[in-house]
Amino acid sequence: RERIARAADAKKSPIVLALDLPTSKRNLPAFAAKTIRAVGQHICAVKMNFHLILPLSASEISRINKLVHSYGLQSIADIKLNDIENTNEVAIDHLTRMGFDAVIANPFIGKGGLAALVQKAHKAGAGVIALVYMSHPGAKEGFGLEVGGRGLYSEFLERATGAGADGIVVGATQLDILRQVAKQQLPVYSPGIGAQGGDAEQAIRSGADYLIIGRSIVEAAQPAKVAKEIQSRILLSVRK
Ligand code: U5P
Repeated sequence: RERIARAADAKKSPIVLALDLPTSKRNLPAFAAKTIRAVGQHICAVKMNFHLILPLSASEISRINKLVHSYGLQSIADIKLNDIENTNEVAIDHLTRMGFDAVIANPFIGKGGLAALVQKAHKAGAGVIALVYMSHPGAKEGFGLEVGGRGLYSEFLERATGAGADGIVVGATQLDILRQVAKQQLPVYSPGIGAQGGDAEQAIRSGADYLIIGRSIVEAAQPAKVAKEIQSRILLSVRK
């Protein structure tokens, strides 16, 4: 949690780059490295998802993480851990050995499972970011379900806080939820900007601390230009 806050301060950017490369790309490690070099000055972290974690080897991922760190950035593994305790722990072992600084987990596994996962990650020097309300339209069918007179997401928020998680994910497309969770202490990571219809400034104004952005930067003709534009727009709107 502190490491990403320092990186965001140093880079003057709350952007977490979702390094989601299309399957059509040949030589994924080279393209990943090229993208990090291009936008490294405009972001505070890189998030990797199945787009890279499935096709690449552990040593290829480690090399990408070394490059990420050489730019003073943090690295987040987004495979939404959601399994039995033993499996989550093995996943954390592998992911931290590959150099990830944080993992994303799903509080659906329950209080105990989430607490064990956080403990394991913290012991390995890594953080945990918990899903609270996802960005896609169907999120309301899960995270928005009414349970005991309230949305499941508010239970997930309590679980994240209780387990000692380092941050939460709330979609930039869910401005009401962002405003609700903004009152609590955990940093909020917000995906869903651009390609999914969310807006960077609106998300920040509604309570997001970090913006997770993928396709609108990665697939742009000039990724650095787009990242820099978003970074400047946010800096300006925060100053206002
Ligand atoms: N992501 C979401 N929404 C969530 C949680 C995670 O979009 O609620 C992830 C996606 O899997 C993707 C990135 O890796 O964040 C968003 O990419 P994009 O829509 O900016 O391309």
